[in-house]
Amino acid sequence: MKRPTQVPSPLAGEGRIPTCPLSRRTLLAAPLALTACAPRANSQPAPGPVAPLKSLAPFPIGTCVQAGFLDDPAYTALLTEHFSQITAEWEMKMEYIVLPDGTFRFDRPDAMAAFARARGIRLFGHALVWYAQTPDAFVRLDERRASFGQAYDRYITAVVGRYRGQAVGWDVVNEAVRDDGSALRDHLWSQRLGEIDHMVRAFHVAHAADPDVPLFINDYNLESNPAKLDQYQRLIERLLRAGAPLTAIGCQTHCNADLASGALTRTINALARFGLQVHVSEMDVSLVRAGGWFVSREEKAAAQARLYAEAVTAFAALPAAQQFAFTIWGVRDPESWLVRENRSDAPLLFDGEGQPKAAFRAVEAALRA
Ligand code: 9MR
Repeated sequence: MKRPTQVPSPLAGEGRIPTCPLSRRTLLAAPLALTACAPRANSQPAPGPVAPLKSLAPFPIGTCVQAGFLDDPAYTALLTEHFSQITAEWEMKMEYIVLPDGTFRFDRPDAMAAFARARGIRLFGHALVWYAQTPDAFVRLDERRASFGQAYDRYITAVVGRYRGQAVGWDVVNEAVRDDGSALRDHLWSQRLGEIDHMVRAFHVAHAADPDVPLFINDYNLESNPAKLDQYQRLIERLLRAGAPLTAIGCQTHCNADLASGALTRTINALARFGLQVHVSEMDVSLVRAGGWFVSREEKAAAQARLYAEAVTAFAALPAAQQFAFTIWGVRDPESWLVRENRSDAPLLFDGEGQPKAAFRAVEAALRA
């Protein structure tokens, strides 16, 4: 399965180099050295009571879940204490729902929806059309264009319709922009139904299936790659001009601890200029993918905490009507997709014991501010 890879951030820090002791190696990486020398957040969480994040935020605080996690009482207790919205991490995608014979299964999506209903948690739908997921049942329909389009519509209608009245939003099109930002991606859906047309169609079909639900486009590396952010904004304009009922914008916010200060704020503000609702939809901050100019892992953890705080602060500054939700892509570190890729990463707010990290305290402080 294709996963996002982070490009080195071209968004260099601005302003003068601070007067802290810098090694030659750090000086060579001067723009990025700002992160290393900025006032330090303590990477160890401060002691004291932990406030439920959802009680501090005027907007929903989300996380992603897998159906299997819901059997773990320690996990569900932590989730329920802090989060007011869930996104299925993968079991509401085609990879789970579409069986080889083209029929659909909803047992796990339904279990997550029932969990959310029982706990008074919002359910966010993710993701209907994704270049990375092209089930064989669809590929086989290649030669018969009419039936391909009908199957596409049937899938979107079935999934959105099933959670009508419960889902508070849907990622209709996920990751449409190429990694280098040069163009839109080319894949089964665009080849069979048209580069823009497959997206416009998906938005219309989703809208027909649940006319009241906010419909999102969603993408990643927008804060680290200005060309990708530009292309994403152009795509949103094209979709709106084409009459697609796109009503909200997702900014995944998978970032690395070396992201320059200010990049998250600029990106969130740029996306808010459309006047639509904004979802920070999948935030995590990788330590191991960050560059080598950090002197220690503690510095990386402090930079991680600052980035979480920056994103929360920028999001909280948006007009209230545009604050859809702020979602972190997982609860405890060991459950993160990044940790499954590299066991030494620690991208989330809670450690494996469910203890709050410095990143949690930074989010807590940013929400209180
Ligand atoms: O975290 C998700 C991982 O568990 C799944 O295996 C993978 C494929 O379904 O998707 C991951 O989530 C991705 C999300 O759906 C879209 N943006 C990037 C996320 C991380 O790869």
